[in-house]
Amino acid sequence: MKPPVRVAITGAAGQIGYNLLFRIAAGDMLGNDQPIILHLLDIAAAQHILNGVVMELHDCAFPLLMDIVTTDDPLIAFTDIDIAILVGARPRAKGMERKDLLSANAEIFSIQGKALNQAANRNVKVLVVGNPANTNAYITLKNAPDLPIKCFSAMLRLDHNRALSQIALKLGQPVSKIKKMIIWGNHSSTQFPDLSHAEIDGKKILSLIEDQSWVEAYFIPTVQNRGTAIIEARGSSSAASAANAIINHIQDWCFDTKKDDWVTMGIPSDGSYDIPEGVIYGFPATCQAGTYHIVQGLEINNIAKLKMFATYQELLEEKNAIKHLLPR
Ligand code: NAX
Repeated sequence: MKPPVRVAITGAAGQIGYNLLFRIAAGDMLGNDQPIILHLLDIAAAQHILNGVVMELHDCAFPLLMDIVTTDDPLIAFTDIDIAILVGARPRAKGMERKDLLSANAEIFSIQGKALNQAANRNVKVLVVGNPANTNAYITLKNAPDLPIKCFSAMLRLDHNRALSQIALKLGQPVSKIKKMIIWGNHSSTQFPDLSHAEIDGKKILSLIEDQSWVEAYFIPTVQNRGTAIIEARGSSSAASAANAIINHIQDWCFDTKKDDWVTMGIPSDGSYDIPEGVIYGFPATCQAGTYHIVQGLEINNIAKLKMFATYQELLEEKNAIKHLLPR
């Protein structure tokens, strides 16, 4: 039997947690021969709910689930962990301004970054999901200077999956055939879902869409605003699809992306595609041997460049709003 992998999940008592924990424990993320120890973090006020979730996890009698740690202390939650999925975040309360939300989350992710720095395995994979995900991931990595920068990523996979599905529906083709989708930038409505490199059966998808105005008028805004549309329809935000995207993201990171394809990951900018260093930005990425790489050499036209820069600017504004909270 393989040694167990320790997976920490924050915000474990929340609705994404409820859609995620059971799938991880069942082996959907790391395979059905990989034992798992879950480290579940939530705030003190949510421990009662978390206990109920743990009761249900026990009641599933998952053969792969070796142990469960529950706590409201990030240091305990992150001790010796191999994977951290940071879902818990402060939601926007009534009357709260955007900068207040950014500051509240900066505080949470500063504490968690420091705890990861102190207690996690040195090759931990950290995926930040809680919003604003890109900026929260940046705060986390800035507070964990002893961990390699490539330990960190933010989730844009849900946006990527939404884009794949819209194209599959438009072309009446299976989603598995759509390749090379990109969501550039921020996990927000400024993101740029870019179809110009996407392919099906080796053909450019743009060449198969007869009505080109559909891309600007329907595809891009539908993907950008899908989160809001789900809230309007369901009365609460995406949970099952978010949990599924988390599993996809970690799976690709741990076990490699498919040949001749890539995925979108929020990763530290390194100057690629003229996006300056210092933000976590959605890039096309491949993963090999547990490490991600930004896909290089894609041709970018001037209109795309403007859209890529606009979403970068939003990230810069977010960073500027919390920069007084960042370590020097
Ligand atoms: P819920 O409000 O259902 O759950 C959040 C949980 O986090 C709660 O149990 C809460 O007690 C806990 N929490 C709050 N502060 C914490 C802290 N300091 N430490 C540990 N736990 C803490 O929200 P849910 O629907 O599960 O969504 C969680 C986050 O994911 C939100 O920020 C949401 O905006 C974000 N999302 C991000 C997505 C992405 O693609 N990056 C998509 C889905 C989702 O909207």
